[in-house]
Amino acid sequence: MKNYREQLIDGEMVVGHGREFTSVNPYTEEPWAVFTEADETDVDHAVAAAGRAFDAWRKTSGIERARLMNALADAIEHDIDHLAQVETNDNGKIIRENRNQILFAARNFRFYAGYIDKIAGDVKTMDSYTTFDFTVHEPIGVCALITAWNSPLQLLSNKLPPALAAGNTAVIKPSEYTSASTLELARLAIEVGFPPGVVNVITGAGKTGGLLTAHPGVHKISFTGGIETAKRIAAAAAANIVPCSLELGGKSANIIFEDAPYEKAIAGAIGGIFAAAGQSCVAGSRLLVHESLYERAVADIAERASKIVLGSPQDESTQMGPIAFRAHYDKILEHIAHAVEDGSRLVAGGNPSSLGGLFIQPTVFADVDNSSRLAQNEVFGPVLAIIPFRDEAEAIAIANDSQFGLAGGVWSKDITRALSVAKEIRSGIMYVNTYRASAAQAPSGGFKKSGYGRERGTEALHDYTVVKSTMVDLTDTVRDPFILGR
Ligand code: TXE
Repeated sequence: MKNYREQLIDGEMVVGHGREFTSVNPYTEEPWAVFTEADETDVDHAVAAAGRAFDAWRKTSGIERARLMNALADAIEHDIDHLAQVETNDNGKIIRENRNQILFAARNFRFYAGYIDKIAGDVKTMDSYTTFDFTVHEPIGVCALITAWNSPLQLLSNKLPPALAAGNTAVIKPSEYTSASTLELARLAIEVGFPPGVVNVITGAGKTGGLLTAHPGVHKISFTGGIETAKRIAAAAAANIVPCSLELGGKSANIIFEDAPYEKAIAGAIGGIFAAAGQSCVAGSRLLVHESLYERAVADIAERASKIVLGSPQDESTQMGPIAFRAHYDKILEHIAHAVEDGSRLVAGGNPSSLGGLFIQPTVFADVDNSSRLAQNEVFGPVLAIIPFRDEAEAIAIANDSQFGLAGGVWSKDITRALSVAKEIRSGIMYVNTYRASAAQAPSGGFKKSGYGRERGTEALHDYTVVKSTMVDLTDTVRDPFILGR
C-alpha cells in the first residue's frame, strides 16, 4: 500500500491527526494508497500558515512568483508519466486522458505565470479636473480550494494558478477518492521552492472540507463538485461573508442539425458522453438530433457505442475505463433503471459490462422525454439520452429546459444558424462543430445550477482579486467636511 499519510502544511509534509482512510483502485477494486484525515488542529495549522505567508507572498515580485509557477509547470511535465499513473490508480480514467489533462494543468500554470505582470488597474476620469481615481486589483487572502475526483490536477489547475498569480495563498483539499496526485503536486511545490505556507494541501472527506470552508481565516472559497455539497459551501461562505465560486455539474445539450458535418458530429457526440466514461462536468449527456437524421443517427451512435473498447485504464488502447468508485457505479445503474421505467428506448448497453468490476456498458437511450428523470438529472456516467427535434426553436427550448447551464454543442455548416442557436442557449460554455474543447485562455463556468464564478482565462483572475479604488485631490482647497465630496 502506498503511503500518502503526509499532508503539506506550512512547508512541511506532516501526518494528519484524524483517522486513516484508503483510496481504492477502481480497476482492481483493491485499496492502493493510505491517507490521513486533517482534523480541526490540522485545518487550523494550514489556514494559519497560509495567513502568515500571505503578506510576504503578495509583496513578492511578479517575476519571482512567475518563476516558481513555471518551475512547478516544468516539474509537472517532468513527472508526467508518474502523475498520470497515480491519477489512473485513483480514479480509473484512461491513462491517455489523465496524461493529457495533467499536461493541460501545467499549461494553466504557465498561462497565469505569464499574466502576473499584466494585471493592471485603471485611471478614472472624474467630474472634477483636479481629482483623479486609480484602481488596483489586490489579492483576497487565503483561498480554500476544494476539488472533485474526476480530474484532480486539472480541476486544481483551474484554481491554484490564478489564485497564486493574483498574490493569494492557498489551502487545497482534494477529493477523498483521489488525493494522491494533489499530494504529489505538494511534493513538487516544496521541491521547486515555494515559500512555506503559500501552498498547503490537507486531505480528508466532507468533514475536513466543512472545517476548512467554515474557518474564519479563509477569505475566498472555490469549489468543484456536486450541487448538494455546493449548497453547504455557499452557506459557509455566506456565514463568514467571503466570496465563493462554484463549478458544478451539467446536463448539456449537444445539438445536431440536418446540415451538420455528419461524421464529425457523430464522433463529437460519442466523445461528448463516453470520454472519461461520462464523468465529465461538460458531458454532452443530452443529444438533440433533427428529425430528418434522427433514426440514422440513433443507429450509428448505438453501433459505435457498442464498439467502444473497455479495459484496463493503463492500456493505451483502452477507450473507456471503470467508474471511479462503487457508490457512484451503483448510482449510475439506478439512473439507467429509472430511464427504462420512464419508457425511454434502450438502443445500446444498459447493463454492467461482462468485464465485471466497476465497468458499465456504454449506454444509449433514444426517444427520451426531456421531462423524464434521465433528461433532467446529471448521471455523470456513460449514459446518453437522445431526443428528436423539429426546428431551431424547439431545439433551443429543449436545451434550455434544464436546471443546469454548463455547456452545450451546436453542429451545423450554416454559421449563422450555429451562432444564433449558441447565443440563445443559457450555458456558460458553448462548442460549435466541436465538443469538449478546452484552453487556458477560454473561460469556463455555469449558468443556473451549474454554478457561478469563472475559471480559466483572464476572467478567473477577477475571481481571485478585489478592486481597490483610490481617490486623490490635487489641490490645497479645504473642503466642507460635512458634505460628500466630488
Ligand atoms: O461530489 P462532492 P460527489 C457531480 C456529479 C456527482 C455529484 C456528487 O453529478 O454524481 O456531483 O459527487 C468535498 N464541505 N459532480 O458526491 O460531494 C469532497 O470531499 C466542504 C460534478 O463525489 O460535491 C470533495 O473534495 N467540502 C463535478 C468535493 O467536496 C465538502 C465533479 C466534491 O465532492 C463537503 C464531481 C462539505 N460539507 C461531481 N462535503 C463537476 N463539476 O465536474 C464534501 N466535500
